[in-house]
Amino acid sequence: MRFTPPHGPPITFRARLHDARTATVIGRLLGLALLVCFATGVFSHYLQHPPPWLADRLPSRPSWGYRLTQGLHVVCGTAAIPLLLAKLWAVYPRLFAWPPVRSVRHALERLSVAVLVAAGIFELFTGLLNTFQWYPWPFSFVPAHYAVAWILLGAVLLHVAVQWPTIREHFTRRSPGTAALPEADGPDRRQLLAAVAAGVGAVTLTTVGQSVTALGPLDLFAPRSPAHGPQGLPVNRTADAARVTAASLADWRLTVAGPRPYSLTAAELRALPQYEVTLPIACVEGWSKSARWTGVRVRDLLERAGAGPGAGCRVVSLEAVGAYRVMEMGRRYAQDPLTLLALRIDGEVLSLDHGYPARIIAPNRPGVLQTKWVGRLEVM
Ligand SMILES: Nc1nc2c(c(=O)[nH]1)N[C@H]1C(S)=C(S)[C@@H](COP(=O)(O)O)O[C@H]1N2
Ligand SMILES: [Mo]
Repeated sequence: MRFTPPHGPPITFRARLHDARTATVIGRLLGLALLVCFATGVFSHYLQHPPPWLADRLPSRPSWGYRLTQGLHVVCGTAAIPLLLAKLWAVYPRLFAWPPVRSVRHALERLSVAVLVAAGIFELFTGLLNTFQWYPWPFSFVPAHYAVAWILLGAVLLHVAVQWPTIREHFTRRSPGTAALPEADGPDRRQLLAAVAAGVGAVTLTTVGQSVTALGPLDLFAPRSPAHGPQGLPVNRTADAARVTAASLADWRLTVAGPRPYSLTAAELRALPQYEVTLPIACVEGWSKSARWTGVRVRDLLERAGAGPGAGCRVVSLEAVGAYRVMEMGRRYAQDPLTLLALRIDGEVLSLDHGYPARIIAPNRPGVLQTKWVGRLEVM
């Protein structure tokens, strides 16, 4: 590649490391990682904010479904960081193309690349900081991350369409039109790709333990170890932060609103049939961990309030303010025998930070919807 700026000597990039083949090989991996992030992110968005027609159709199985998609989202997003850096490095000489704008078409093309790069950096950067629960910006993370995801998707699709002839030509080593390639795919490119693979492998292995408990010991860089926290489970929002105190729970009762409303003390709740389920909490901030929960089936509580078999419910926490104070669950979650108002975790009474006296645990749902410090259920 050779560029001749108006002043000074021409810049020549001789290595194959900045050519279209390198950009294609790294770009297709990056594109794949971003597509997985987009699909799993949109999935997560609709689980959290379903339109009315969808709410009762969302499936409560497989129980590990959301843990898988959320794990993929975080793993692919993390792996995309070294891939994006490598891709930018491979194509950066094009920044110096001269003249900077050759035509209207060329200007639009460069503008679309600028949007692509900016949106890509924004998504990976905000997503990474979200796993650290660190929000050093004035906007709110979820809507911004979601909106820019669509911009990024559009920019990726446009980029692939514009670059399609080049991508096709360089997609495989033996593509037509790249006659000299077996030799051109020399040791320098192999070394670069090996270094990129090593970088991706390293960041993945040192963070994947936050989603895959068995790989926890390798967790050097993950913001939290899934085992850290009271009763072997991380805590995102402490009772302190939610201003729920033991004193305020002294005469706690669970209220159930419906055609036949009633309320129960903690002792009455413990006297109802208890069930045990093993379900994960899969947090949107990046960690997942399974636990054994014991408590009363939500569908039994709703039925006792006169709810029919098609009822969903609204859950209200004792927490006074907070984005996750009120949660709704569609029919399939509410009626699933695995969905509990849990009183115990791994055999122990829930600690205050885990939602004492009672919390929701349901299969195939984002952690933000596993409401703690439940005070009220309403039949819907
Ligand atoms: N009332 C209430 N429940 C809540 C939250 C909250 O802020 N308020 N945070 C949720 C989030 S983000 C997650 S991941 C899980 C974490 O559960 P744990 O802190 O018990 O591990 O609880 C959820 N339940
Ligand atoms: Mo969470």
